[in-house]
Amino acid sequence: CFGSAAVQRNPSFSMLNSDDINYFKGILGDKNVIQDEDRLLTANTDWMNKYRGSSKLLLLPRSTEEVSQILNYCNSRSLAVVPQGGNTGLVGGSVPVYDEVIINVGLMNSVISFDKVSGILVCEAGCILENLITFLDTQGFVMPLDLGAKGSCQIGGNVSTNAGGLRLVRYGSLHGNILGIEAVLANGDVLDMLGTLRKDNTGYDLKHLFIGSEGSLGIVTKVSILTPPKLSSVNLAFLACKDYFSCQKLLVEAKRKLGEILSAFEFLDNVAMDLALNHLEGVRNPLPPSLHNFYVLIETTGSNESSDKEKLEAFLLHAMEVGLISDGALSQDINQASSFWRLREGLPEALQKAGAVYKYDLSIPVEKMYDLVEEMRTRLGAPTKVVAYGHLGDGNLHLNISAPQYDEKILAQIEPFVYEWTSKHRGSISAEHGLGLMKANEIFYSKSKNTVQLMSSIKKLLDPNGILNPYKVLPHSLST
Ligand code: FAD
Ligand code: 2HG
Ligand code: ZN
Repeated sequence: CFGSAAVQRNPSFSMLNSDDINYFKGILGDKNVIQDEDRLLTANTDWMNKYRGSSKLLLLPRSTEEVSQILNYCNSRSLAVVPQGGNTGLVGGSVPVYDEVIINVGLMNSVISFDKVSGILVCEAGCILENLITFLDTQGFVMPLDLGAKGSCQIGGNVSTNAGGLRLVRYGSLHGNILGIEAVLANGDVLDMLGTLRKDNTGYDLKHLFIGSEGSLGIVTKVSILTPPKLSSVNLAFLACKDYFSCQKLLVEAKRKLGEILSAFEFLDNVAMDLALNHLEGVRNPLPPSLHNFYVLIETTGSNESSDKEKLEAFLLHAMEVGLISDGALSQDINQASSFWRLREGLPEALQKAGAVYKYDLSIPVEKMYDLVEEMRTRLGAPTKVVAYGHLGDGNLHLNISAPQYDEKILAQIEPFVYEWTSKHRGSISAEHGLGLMKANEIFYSKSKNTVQLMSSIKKLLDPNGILNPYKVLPHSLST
C-alpha cells in the first residue's frame, strides 16, 4: 500500500473523539454513523487495493442539510474529511490518507426531475451512474457519460473527477453537459448553482470549479445534466489493425467519413487483448485467431438504421481495401455488442487480477502516443508487461504497467520518466482520472507555477482550514 508514505499527517487536524461521534449520531441517527470494522476497511481501501487509510468513521448523510451540518461541525473542530462516492477512483483520491472522516452521499440517490422536452435531468449526487442510464433509457434519452465503473460510481463522483469515459468523443466533457450543481462548502454553506439553463452568462460560472476538483473544494450534493435523446440505430465494429499508424489513420478517416454518427473510438494493443483473454471470464476475441497488433472499437449512433449501417459498412470496406484494417466484425445484436464492450471495459479489472499495476492516464498528441509505449517496453523489459489502451478518439492513452508485485525499482524506472516524457510532448499527466494522492506532487508537469498558485489561493478561500480531502490534488508543499 502506498497510503501515507509520501506525506505527514497535518498536525493541525483534531483527532476524533466520543463527543464527535455523539454529535454525528444526533444529526444522522445511529444507523448512518458507521464504525463497523468491515465496512470501514472497505471504505478505507481503494479499488486497486493500492491505497489504504485508517479512518474510524464513515458518515452517510441523507440530505444537503445533513451534509451542511456535518461539514460545519468538522470545520469548527478541524476534523479532516474525505468525500467518497462509489470509490472507483484510480488515483487514491477517494480514500483517507490517515484518519479523515469519510462522507458518502450514496443515500442521496433520487432523481429530482426530468424534463422530457429539454432532456435535462436533475438528481442527487449519490445516484449510481448505471441507474441513471437505465432511468433515462425508459424516458428515451441517454447519459452523455458512460464508463466501465458505471455499476458502482456515483454521478457526484463522476462530476468531481470530471470523468471522461467512452462517449466523450461524441458528447464532449462534463464541463459542457453539467448545467448546474449544488455543493456544500467546507464551512457548511450551501451553494445553490443548480441551474437548468443552456445559456447563463451572469458572472463567473463557479460550478466549473467543482467539476474535476476531486472533493477538495466542496461536497457535490445535486447536479443537473443535459442528456441527449436516445437514437434508434447503434452499430459497433471490432477491428484489427496491423500497426499503430493504421489506427491513427483510421481515426482521421472515421472523423471525416463518419463524423456525425461517430460515438466512440477506442483502441487496445495485443498485450491488452492477451490480458483480457487470460483474466476475464467468458471473454473471447471477436476476431479469428491471428497475429494482430492492435484492435479498434468504432461505435456509431444515429437515427437512420439503413443509411447508418450502409455508411459504416462502406467505410469499413474502403478501410479494408486500402489496408487500414486487417480484419473486423460488426456486432449483429445487442448481446454481441455488449460482449465487444465487455472486452474493452473489462481491461482495468483484468489488470487488477493480473497482479500489481502502475497506472498512467495521459493526454498525448495521437501521432506520438505509442512511441511512449514502445520506449517504456524497451526501458522495462521482463517480467513487466506494458499494456496500452484508451480513448484514442480523445487523444487519451491508458498506459498500464503490470508486474508480479509492487517494486520500488520498477517504479524508479517508470517515474519520473513517464511524466517528463509527457510534459516534453505538451501532454497532460492526468487526462481523466484526476491527481488524487498519486499525482498531487506531480501537478507541475502539466500546470504552470502561477496557475498552481492560483489554485492554492482558491482552495484557501473556500476551505481555509484545509479539511476537505487533504493531501490530494495540490502539491503537499502548498496544501499543508
Ligand atoms: P470516488 O472514486 O468515490 O471518488 C473520486 C473523487 O471524487 C475523490 O477525490 C472523491 O473525494 C471525490 N468525490 C466523490 N464523490 C464526491 C462528491 N459527492 N462531492 C465531492 N467530491 C466527491 N474514469 C474516467 O474518467 N473514464 C473512464 O472510462 C473510467 N473508467 C473506469 C473503469 C473502471 C473499471 C474503474 C474502476 C474506474 C474508471 N474510471 C474512469 C475512474 C473513476 O474516476 C470513475 O470511475 C468515477 O468518475 C469515480 O466516481 P466514484 O463515484 O467512484 O468516485
Ligand atoms: C478506462 O478507460 C478507464 O477503462 C480505466 O479510464 C483506465 O485502467 C485504466 O488505466
Ligand atoms: Zn478511460
